[in-house]
Formats: sequence, C-alpha cells, structure tokens
Amino acid sequence: MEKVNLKNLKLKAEEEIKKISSLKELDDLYRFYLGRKGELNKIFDSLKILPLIQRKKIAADANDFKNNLNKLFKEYKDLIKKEVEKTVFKMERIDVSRPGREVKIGHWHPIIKIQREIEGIFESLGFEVVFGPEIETEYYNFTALNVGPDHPARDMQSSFWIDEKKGLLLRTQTSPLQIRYMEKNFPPFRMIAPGRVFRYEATDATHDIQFYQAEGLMIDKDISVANFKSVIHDFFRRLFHPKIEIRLVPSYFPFVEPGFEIYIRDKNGKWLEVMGAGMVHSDVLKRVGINSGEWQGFAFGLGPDRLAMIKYGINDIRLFHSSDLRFLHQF
Ligand code: FA5
Repeated sequence: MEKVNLKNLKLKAEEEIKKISSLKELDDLYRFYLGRKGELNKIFDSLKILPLIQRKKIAADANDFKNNLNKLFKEYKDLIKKEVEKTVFKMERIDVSRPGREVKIGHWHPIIKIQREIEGIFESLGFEVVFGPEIETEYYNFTALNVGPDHPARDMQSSFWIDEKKGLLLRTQTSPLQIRYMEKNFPPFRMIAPGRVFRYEATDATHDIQFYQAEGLMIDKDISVANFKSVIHDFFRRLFHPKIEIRLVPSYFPFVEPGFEIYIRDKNGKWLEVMGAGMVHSDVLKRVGINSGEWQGFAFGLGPDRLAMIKYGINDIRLFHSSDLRFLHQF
C-alpha cells in the first residue's frame, strides 16, 4: 500500500512543481513533502508497525523518493532564480539614450559675493578679517563708542533689544568690533570685520531692518586722513573701476573726530552715500588702553548691501531677503 502511495506522491509532486512560479511557492511545496511534518516523514513514521523486511524495502524506496525530489527542487530553484534575475535585469535596464536629469547647483548670495570681494581687496592691503557676535552688549555697541545711555546718537540707530535690563541687543553696527579688537591686540594693526547688523526702523528701497556692514580699522604711527583717503579710494577703484570718483563729506559719529560720509558717483553722475568713517576718537583709544599721543588711525563702516545694489544694478534692497529664486538666479 505504501509503495502505491509513494508512487502517487512522486507523480503528484512532479506535477505540482511544474506549476511553481516563485521561490516562496517552491519553499512551501518543499515543506509539504520534505519538511519535518511533511508527507515523507509521515511515511517514515508509519513504518514502525511493519515487519522488518517490509520496513527495509519501503524505507529504501522512500529514501530514493527523497533524493529524487531533493534533486528536482534544486533544479527548479536554480531555474526560478534565473527567471527572477532576468526580470529584474529587464526592469532595471539602463536607457543610455534618455536625456539626463538637470542637477541644480547652488551659488553664493549676491551679498556674500560682494562681502568676499571686499574681504579679498582688504586682505591684499594687509587687513586681517575678523568676526564678532550678532547679539551684543550695550557697552560694546554704544557706551564704549562714546554713546552713553542718554546720548541722542542712540536714537539714530533704533535697536532690537533682546533684554533691556541685561543690556543685550542685536548689534546695530559692526563698530563694536573696533573695541573688541583693540582690547585684544596692540598697534600697529589693520582689520576688517564684516557681518550682519539690525535696526528697528521703517524699510524702503534703500533701508532694510537687517543688512550688512564691514567695519575697517587701521591704527599705526602717523596715520592721517590722507592715508584713509588713499586706502578707501584704492578699494573703490578695485571694487568698481579705475576711474571711480569719491567724495568725503563732513559728518558726525561720536566715536571719531573728525567724521565723514563717503560718497561715490554712479554712472548717471549721481552721488551715493556708501559709508561712514573718521579718525578714531582719542577717548575710545584711551578706553582700551592705547596712548593716543603715540598711535592714531581711522575707522570706517561700509554697507555691502548698497555696494551690491550699485554693482549689480539692483533697485530695491528688500529683494536680497525676499527668497525670490527668479531674483537670485541672476547672480
Ligand atoms: C554707522 O553705522 C557707523 N558705525 C559707521 C562708521 C564706522 C562711522 C566707523 C565711523 C567710523 P551709518 O548708520 O551711516 O554708520 O551706516 C553705515 C552704512 O551702512 C551706510 O553708509 C549704509 O551704506 C549702510 N546702512 C545704514 N543703514 C542701512 C539700512 N537700514 N539698510 C541698508 N544699509 C544701511
């Protein structure tokens, strides 16, 4: 009876295996026949009750069946694997004729571009580039620059206070870097400090509430306004063109004496104000422990936003922070 069963089982298995199309199905079938609780083991289990001679014969047949089936499973397994590989290959085929996808590359913001240019020109003139905190103390932003608590010049730069009691604010200018630098360095020196500044005031085409400045400072022996004029004229020639005209107009900043505003002439002959400057006030030098009888120098604060507007022909400063890609892609 078992012999018939084995024969039928073999035929059945061979029929079923032909219909298999996935490794998972093949695995299930394998388990059904040859697994621990599979058909073949059931036959082995039933042998226990048979006489020895019969048992041996059937066991031998069953082993044959097992070996044949194992071989068959292995063949089918390889076959199915190859089929799967073929399909995957077809699906993943690389179409070399297809046009490539455009890779979008980022670039510097126009203000950062101009800032790097400014740094480069001053570095070539021997200036060290330094940076300072955007959150400043009242002392560095105002008091150390001769702008005491009641000084009307504080009104000229309306401030974003972080904590008025602690005297913390977003810096309104890069001039605090003059003090921070002079506290740590002894003359002679030349430095330039670019960075972002903030003012709580109404915006228009030439004023934003956050903008950039670059502070410059040069202290040495026998430095005069003539040195300043020469350095700054050289700078503008290199940033714009060799024939650029500049003009110094007297102005007032509490931390310089005398003070100026510097104008450059644009293509249409119009004079544009681009920076404030002056000879560092002796009180400021005294405050940081520098003898003003021996050392003098100039300081200036220029506005990279305005310079970028002139250089690239931008008519509204608010475009810089608008995140409008149509604007940014032009640079
Ligand atoms: C100052 O901030 C002084 N700290 C400059 C200075 C430095 C004078 C060292 C003397 C010695 P003022 O407020 O003028 O100065 O600003 C300097 C420059 O920053 C201006 O010439 C202008 O180019 C730019 N600027 C000022 N306000 C704005 C604004 N709201 N938006 C864009 N740029 C501005």
